[in-house]
Amino acid sequence: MGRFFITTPIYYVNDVPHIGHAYTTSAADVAARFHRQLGEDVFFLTGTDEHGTKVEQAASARGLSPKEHVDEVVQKFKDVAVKVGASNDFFIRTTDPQHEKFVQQFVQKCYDKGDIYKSSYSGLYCPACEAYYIEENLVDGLCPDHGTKPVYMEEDNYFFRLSAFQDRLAAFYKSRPDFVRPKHRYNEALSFIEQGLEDISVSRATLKWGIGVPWDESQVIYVWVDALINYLSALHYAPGDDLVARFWPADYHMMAQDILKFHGIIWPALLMSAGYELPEHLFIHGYLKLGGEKMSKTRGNVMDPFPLIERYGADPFRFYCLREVSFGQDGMVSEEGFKARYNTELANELGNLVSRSTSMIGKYRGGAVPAPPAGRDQAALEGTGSPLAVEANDTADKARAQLEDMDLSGALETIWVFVRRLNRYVEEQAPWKLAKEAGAEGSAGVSAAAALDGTLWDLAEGLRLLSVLLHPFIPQTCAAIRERLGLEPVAAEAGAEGRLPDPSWDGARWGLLPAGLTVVAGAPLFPRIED
Ligand code: ME8
Repeated sequence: MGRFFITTPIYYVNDVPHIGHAYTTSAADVAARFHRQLGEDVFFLTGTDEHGTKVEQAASARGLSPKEHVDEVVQKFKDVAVKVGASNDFFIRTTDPQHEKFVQQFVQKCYDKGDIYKSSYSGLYCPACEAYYIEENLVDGLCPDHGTKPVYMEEDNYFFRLSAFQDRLAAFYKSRPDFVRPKHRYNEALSFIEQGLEDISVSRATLKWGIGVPWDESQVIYVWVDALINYLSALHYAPGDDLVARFWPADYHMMAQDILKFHGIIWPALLMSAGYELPEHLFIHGYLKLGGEKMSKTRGNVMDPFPLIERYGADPFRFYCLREVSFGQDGMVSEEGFKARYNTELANELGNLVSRSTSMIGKYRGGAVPAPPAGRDQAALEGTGSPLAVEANDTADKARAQLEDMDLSGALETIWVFVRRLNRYVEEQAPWKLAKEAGAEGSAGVSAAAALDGTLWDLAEGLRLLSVLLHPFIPQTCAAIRERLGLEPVAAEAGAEGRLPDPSWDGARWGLLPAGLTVVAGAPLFPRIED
């Protein structure tokens, strides 16, 4: 059995979550669910990054202690995971005592290896990035990412000998051309390494809110070092057997480009120093942009995912983000765009397909899925009967390959072509005409009735197949579709536990639907949004 370990970044709790966080978590959830559908042993990790200057400042601005602040804000991030329907196996907090202990052991290993030494630092620091900057990397004297003015800092720090890892990192990148995906992000990271790496400060003398340096408790460990180690520490104490042996190295760390350097350079170097294997891949998706700018908490131009999810549900939100934005590239999002796509694709295309198919089975066959005419399916699979069988299997194969390749929006497009194909099929076959003709006397009536049986069975089978293929993207909707087809008990009950079962990808084959299921039409899956 294969295994699959995927992570999201652990989000900063200096402020409340926004749509960008919900996006990464949703995308990672799509991958996690798909790999569970393949029958793999999956571990999906998300969580929060709770130490550092930003959090300390946010807490003091509210008149709270850092711990009081993080305990309150963490709930909002836990909520994001629940609300987007994420099936994460664990939620790590960097204030978990087990994490703190593991981080100390990890950095002690690097220190014992001689990769950490004490020196003094002076320079410009952006608290929002939690990173030092050199003058030439600033834009008009401001942080390129946050547009804020860096502050001058001078202190004795412990440094990590990143420079000593330059050749090993470059060799690693050369040996693993798909370590960072998409390719242009790999090139970016490699060229950064090739430009030359400088040692980095990995402790802070003035900050209190952090994990103590084990050999010098007057300093705390730099928040980024503390944070990166979460991917490994979580496996040491999350519930489950032998998680480290089962899941390390991670298959995918998913994130946006803002934190590529930390994951593509510092993290591998730290792992090399402490003697661990390196992750298989980083996947760098793009930024969701609002009004042309990257949304960020520091900039204050954020789109709150909660009202959208509360009004329309998790599935439309997941669907919108993964359909609107080509996965791996930046893309614009807006509430108007969300509503437009919801109405045209979810309400008019998918929702309508489900309701017309199920109601025709109700109207013409008393709600029981008819058996297709004898021998027809075999013929269809050989390409001589219904064209849907061949197209359906091609769709499933292509979507699988794209999902395996982390082309999430590409897979969704492939599947959507088939949604549209099914709608055209309804028009082509015109079951309402067949139903009229079936009422006629003699052989014409008999063959129209058989054609109607075949068409209705095809539509039910098409929906069943879609409920497997679309499951990673819109799991609640897919459970509802299977329920309407009489394949599964009430979806709402499964949803209440927050974890819908992932139907096996073995079902992604045409021809598996048994006849005789009792179908119910039900209310529209996606009531239109009227302004
Ligand atoms: O960087 N579009 O946390 P963070 C798409 N704690 N994704 C976005 C986004 C946007 N506009 N804005 C944020 C941190 N994201 C560190 C991580 S990991 C060891 C430590 C997503 O709260 C995206 O995944 O600033 C981005 O990389 C991440 O949130 C940054 O989250």
